[in-house]
Amino acid sequence: MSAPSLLSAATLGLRAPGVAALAYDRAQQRTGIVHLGIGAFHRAHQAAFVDERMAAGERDWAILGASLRSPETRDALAPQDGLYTLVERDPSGEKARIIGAVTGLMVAPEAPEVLVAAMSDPAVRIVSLTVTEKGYCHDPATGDLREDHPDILHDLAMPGAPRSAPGFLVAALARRRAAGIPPFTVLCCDNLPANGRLVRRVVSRLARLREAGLGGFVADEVAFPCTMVDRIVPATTPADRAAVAARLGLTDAWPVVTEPFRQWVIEDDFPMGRPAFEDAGAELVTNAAPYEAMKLRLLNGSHSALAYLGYLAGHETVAQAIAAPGFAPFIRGLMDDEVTPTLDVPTQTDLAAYKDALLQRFANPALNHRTWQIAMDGSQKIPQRLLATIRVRLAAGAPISRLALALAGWMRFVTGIDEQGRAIDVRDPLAAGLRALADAAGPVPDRLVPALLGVREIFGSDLADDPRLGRPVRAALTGLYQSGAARAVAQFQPET
Ligand code: CS2
Repeated sequence: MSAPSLLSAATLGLRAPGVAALAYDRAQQRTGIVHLGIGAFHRAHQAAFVDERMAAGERDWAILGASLRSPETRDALAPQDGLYTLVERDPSGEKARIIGAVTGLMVAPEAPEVLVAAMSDPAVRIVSLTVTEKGYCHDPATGDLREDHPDILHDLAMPGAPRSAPGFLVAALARRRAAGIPPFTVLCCDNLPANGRLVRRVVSRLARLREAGLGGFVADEVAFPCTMVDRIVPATTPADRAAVAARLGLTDAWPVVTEPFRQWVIEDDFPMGRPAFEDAGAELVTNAAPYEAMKLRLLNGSHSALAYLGYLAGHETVAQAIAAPGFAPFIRGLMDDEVTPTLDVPTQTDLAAYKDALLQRFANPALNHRTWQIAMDGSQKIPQRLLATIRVRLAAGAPISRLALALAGWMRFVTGIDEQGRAIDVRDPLAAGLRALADAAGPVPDRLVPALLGVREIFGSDLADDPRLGRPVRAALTGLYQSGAARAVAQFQPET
């Protein structure tokens, strides 16, 4: 049998019945959004919302997706005319549809000036971003731009041909300002606290380093709405590709597999207009901060705890970890006893139902969400996922024993050696420095804990020497070294 044809505009009609696709004419769609960081998350989340608005008749919001680093997404999707399959899976079954919202693809390093020009087109009214936490070149502990970051130094030297996401935003905003074109709205969709405000701070600082007037313009004239984004989107596996080809009857070089659940809370601050995202199920609000804190601390905090402790206990996926002895009660206790009291819960949120749903989502056996994937870039993630909660707890004089075990799990993970003595592939911008600290301290909690807590980019200046943090983390790490993560979780007793 010959291999199935490749998914593309020309072959779309050949797809198997039961796979939905575009109820609109793509040729009629004008580019209105440039998206930086066109990875799986964007394709399963924002692009799906836009696709639904296109089907409802909107025509001004086609997405030009840019990768800031590798050509992989463009190489996979350009031959498919930007089309890809989005599969939603849970134990009750699977739904597949073709998304057509991405009509252009670029690889920024190949032609940075071309991307800046595209972002400067007056028809582009939103520039959205999913460049991951580290893509903003900020100090995770303070939220300030890292002016010594190599990409920022590069972008200051070559402002017209930038490398970093802040560099592209500044270059295009400067160009629009010079040409009298109103600025686009900057829509950050990364898991950062008060993400719009953080990006405004970083981008206006970079703009100011170029020119004071430009810095003021960015700070005062550009909208940076905050958002809370939520959908679990594991990396696509070869098995996913094979399953999609069998289902579709066509080859799709890069489908995306996700869960049915999705949520998007957006501050309604779009001076240049926006798609009617609310009609696709997004919540438009005046203040997204309580939603973001709830999601970052409950979902992502639990995810990171499951990632480090689950990985160390030998679990490949989140679903395997949450099913292991003691993990579900541990995570429920973390959410109920340690995180919930720190939250200013958004009105009308049924928090108990939200947490029940989270445990079910983590347990979704149809998703192959690797603990290793979530463990990545911990230095950029734990400040908002664990440390923000810890700070509130310490200020209230409240216990933090589960948070401390999660943090100890991260420390054990970044030593780079697992419980069987095998190497861990630690991916983190600070990996080398963390590893050097761990090697110098050795597997001795009394030395390792203070050494890692002293990393200011992560822990700031307040937590390093706080014995209320150091003591429980040392105790937890001692437990991890003595009995391993599986037993530490299974036999966990909270401090009361
Ligand atoms: C995960 C998130 O990889 C990670 O760090 O915690 O990507 C998580 O799946 C999403 O934020 C869910 O909305």
